[in-house]
Formats: sequence, C-alpha cells, structure tokens
Amino acid sequence: MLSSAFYTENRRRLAEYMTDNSIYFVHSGSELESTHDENFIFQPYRNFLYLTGLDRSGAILFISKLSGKVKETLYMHIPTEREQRWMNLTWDPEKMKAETGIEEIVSIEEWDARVSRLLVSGRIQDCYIDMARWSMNYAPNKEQEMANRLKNIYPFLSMHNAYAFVASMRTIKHPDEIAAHRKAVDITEKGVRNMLANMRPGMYEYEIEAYYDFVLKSNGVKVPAFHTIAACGQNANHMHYVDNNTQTKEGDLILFDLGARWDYYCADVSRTYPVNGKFTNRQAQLYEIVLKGLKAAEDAAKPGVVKDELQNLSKQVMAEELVKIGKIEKPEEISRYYMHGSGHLIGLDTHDVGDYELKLQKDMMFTLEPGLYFDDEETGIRIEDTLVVTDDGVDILSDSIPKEIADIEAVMKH
Ligand SMILES: [Mn+2]
Repeated sequence: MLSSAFYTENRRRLAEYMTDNSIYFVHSGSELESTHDENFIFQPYRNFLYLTGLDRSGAILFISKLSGKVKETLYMHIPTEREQRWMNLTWDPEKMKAETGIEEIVSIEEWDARVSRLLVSGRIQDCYIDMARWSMNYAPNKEQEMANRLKNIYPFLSMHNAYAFVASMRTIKHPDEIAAHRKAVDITEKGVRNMLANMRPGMYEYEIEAYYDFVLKSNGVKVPAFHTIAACGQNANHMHYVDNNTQTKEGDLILFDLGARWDYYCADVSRTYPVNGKFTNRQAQLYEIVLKGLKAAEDAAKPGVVKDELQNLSKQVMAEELVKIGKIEKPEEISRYYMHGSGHLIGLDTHDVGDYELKLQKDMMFTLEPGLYFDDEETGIRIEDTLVVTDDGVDILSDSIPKEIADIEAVMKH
C-alpha cells in the first residue's frame, strides 16, 4: 500500500470533478470461482484500488457531494468469525481508516438504508458509477447491477461513468507509484539475470522460467504482472505463446516477455537471448535491427510526443534496415514480419488504462516493444523496455536488464 495521503488526494480530485448534489460509487469486486471450492486469486478493480489502496473483496467506496460538502464512506463486508478463523480475514476498521484516510467504515448491510435516506430528498440528481468493460459479452458485474437497480428505483437519476476520469488521473504517476514500479522492474531484472546464469541448450522453456519464478517468490512477489512468455525458436513468432513447454535446442534464440508486480504496479519487459550464450552472425544481424528500432523510439520519446509516432519511428527504422539487408524490397513489406503495435501505458494494469492518443507528459509510464518475427527463419525477436517520462526525455527503468549483444554474451559466458 502507498501512503494514505496518496489515496486521499486521488479521492479529493475525483470529488472536485463531481457536480454538486451528486453521488459516486465503485465496487472492489468479488472473488470468482475457478472450480469446485477453489477461487481465482482475488483481483481488486483497479480504480477502487487507486482510490482506497484496499484489496478486499465485497467493498464499495461511496462519495456524496451535497451543497458542496463531500462525504466518503467505505462499505465493507464484515468477516464472520468463521471467515476470520479459516480465511485469516482480519477486521480492524481503525487500521483501515488510517491506511485509506477514509473516516467512515460501515457494514455493507447498511448500504440500502443509508443510500435511501440520501436519495429520498430528491436533491441528488447525478450518479457517477465507475465501470470498465472490455467486452460486451462479459457477464454483468456488481457495478452494473447496482446502477441498474438504482436507476430502476430512482429513474430521475442521471447516470455518468467516472471511469475515464479516474483512468486519466492514473496515467500521470505520483513519485510513490514510480518507486513501486522501479521495485517491480528491479525484481524482474534479478529474475532475468538468474535465468541467464543458469540457461543451457536442451533445457525446457519451463525449466528456464523456474529460475525467474524462484527470484520473484523469494522477493515477495506472489503473482507476476502477467503470464510469463518463454518462447524459443518458432514459438517466439506467436506473440502470446505461454505454454512454455518446448525443449530448447543448440542455436535457438529464446524470447522472454515478463514482469514482476509490486504493490500492484506492473513491470513489463521483453528480451531475446541466445540459449547457448552466443548469437550467430545472422541472429546478431536481425537482433541489431530490432534494437536500433527500439533505441530510435527511446531517443525520440519526450513530453509532447504522441506515443504512436514512436511506434511509427521504430517501424520505419526497422523497415529501412530490412531493405538494406535484402530481406524486403519495399519498406511497407515490413508488415510481413511486424504485426503488432509498439508499447502501451503501464501502471496498476500491465496494459494500463488511459487515452492512448494523448501526448506524452512528465511522469507518464509506458513501454516500447518493437519486434520482428520470421517464420521462414524460425526466429522471433522482441525487445521491450518500461519507461517513465522525465522533463526532457525518458528514464528507461529496465535499461540495466542486458540488451546489448556484447553485454548479453559477457553475462552468459559460463
Ligand atoms: Mn508489453
């Protein structure tokens, strides 16, 4: 958890955005069943987390603004004695008040009575919900159910979605958030270096990955930011390959796309390494093209630049190089070997929320990840850094994770 001042400030800005005589609520989310009596690991809805710091299921943050007076209440499921015993679910409202800066914490059972009392006056006209929806086909979530219920009972309410506003706040990182990111990237680096120290041809992808997982676990990272990709040879040409169950061969390149998570802040780094520690001339030639594409974008990144322009720059640089070595005849043919965008905002989500058309601003965090995928050579290369925008450029948080050929080969010399 970051400081209570951070969460309090986030809520203050949200309340400022709300019109007078309005309410806002956001659910933390609930546990989802995986099979029989097992649940998936609970993931709090990130806007809830950003406003409270709490990762408890079954909670609602409620903010009312009445005649300019803002009141914040946290509605929580109070764990039963049985839940406290079996699940180690603690119930310490005073501690939660101190951690979140929210002065009122009450049982979720009081929700109906309290919200009724507030809405009966008819003074509340605007209701802000906070709802992200990745697909129209997902089952309705609690946020949607509650919005429908309130709209049904109080048809005069005008509904608004505060999601985009909170998402826009999330794109500019507080120094404490950047520090959490740095920690996530530092642990990622330790994990990658442990793989480099132990990787040999003939190992299965999962055996190599285990050296990374060990470092994450032993540094207190329970869950990584996303499923690790460890893809040798042709597997690297499937961008979201996560089977990681192929035996590596002498002469393979292996592509890793991975990241630790610290305080819910995600690292996202890709590297491509020769399993035996030494690039062939051809591999080095192709690798340098991707690296050149990445560096061109990193050198051009600064406040005021639109992120997509950086993607185009990487693509253009790589296309020119591919023409030079005779792999393609015209630059536009690069689309045969490069079929994804380069990078995304990053934060509490790996592919973080926010407006991707925006120009870069100081303290935004994002990734750049050009790649080239050659089915005809059974070789896929991607190099990705996690970056934070500074006054006049970017700070590459993942810069010390080896990516220059000389550094990689020196580190891997066993
Ligand atoms: Mn990425």
